[in-house]
Amino acid sequence: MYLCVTNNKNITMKRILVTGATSGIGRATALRLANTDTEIIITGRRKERLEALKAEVEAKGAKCVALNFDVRSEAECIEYLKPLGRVDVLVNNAGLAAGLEHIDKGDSADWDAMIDTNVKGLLYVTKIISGAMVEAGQGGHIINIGSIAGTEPYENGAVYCASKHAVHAISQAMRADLLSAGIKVGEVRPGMVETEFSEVRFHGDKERAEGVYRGVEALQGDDIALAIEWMLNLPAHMNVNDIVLMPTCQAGAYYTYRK
Ligand code: NDP
Ligand code: 8X3
Repeated sequence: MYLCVTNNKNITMKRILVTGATSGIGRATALRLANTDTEIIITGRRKERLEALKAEVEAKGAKCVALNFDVRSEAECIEYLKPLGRVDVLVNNAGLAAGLEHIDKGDSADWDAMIDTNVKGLLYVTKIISGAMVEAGQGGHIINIGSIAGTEPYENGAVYCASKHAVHAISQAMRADLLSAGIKVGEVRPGMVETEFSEVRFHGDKERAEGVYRGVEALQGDDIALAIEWMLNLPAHMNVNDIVLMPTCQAGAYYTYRK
């Protein structure tokens, strides 16, 4: 792995923080990046899952630190992340969609959950981690998980789409903010990935969630992890600003071909 720092120094252990690693894309990323040269720091609210993943990551020869907290709380972000100091890589993945309905039927608790997690949580984490990167003066790499919803707003998805539009804007602006510190900022914007995303969106309704992936070959979490790994492995002078990934059966937020 090239290492994602601008000065190309040989650092023996790469420290990689993945938020929202108890499921889906975050879990797959933690596992894909785990090897004898990495320390993987995983976060999430479900403690048992974190502990189980820690064992899997360690079985691949990596060091692992499991941090059990809620990114919606700035106080918890500070308590758990400040002591880490500098990490080489941050993957800002924790996020969710809650609900799928017209704006007049929307539930404000769902809106709060999406904005507090996808936007404010990402900001809290980024402030702490980018701050440590800037202070250490060794560069770094931050990858935000956006979405095709970040440029293609769709019916019934106003607030989720708005939250991912925010991630898209934040990614572009923070790339400029962190430019002089040699910190790479990239965004991965997936289409349909088969994870717990839809089950969470439909508040635990598994049957409805399964319907989202019926008749299609959706992307899997590890497909996104593969792209993240590729981005991290590029030479120090190369950065992927933004990458859109979709299953072959999908052409955009409004076009999916189902068999
Ligand atoms: P999952 O539901 O499978 O995973 C979401 C992860 O985020 C879980 O580990 C969850 O952990 C964590 N998380 C959610 N809320 C919080 C919180 N308040 N504090 C800490 N961790 C939290 O979904 P995906 O893997 O699909 O989603 C990952 C990211 O990918 C999200 O940002 C999503 O918007 C984005 N995305 C997903 C797509 C898809 O089709 N699946 C497409 C485009 C983007 P826990 O519940 O344990 O806290
Ligand atoms: C997840 C993809 O199209 O369900 O961000 O919003 S979509």
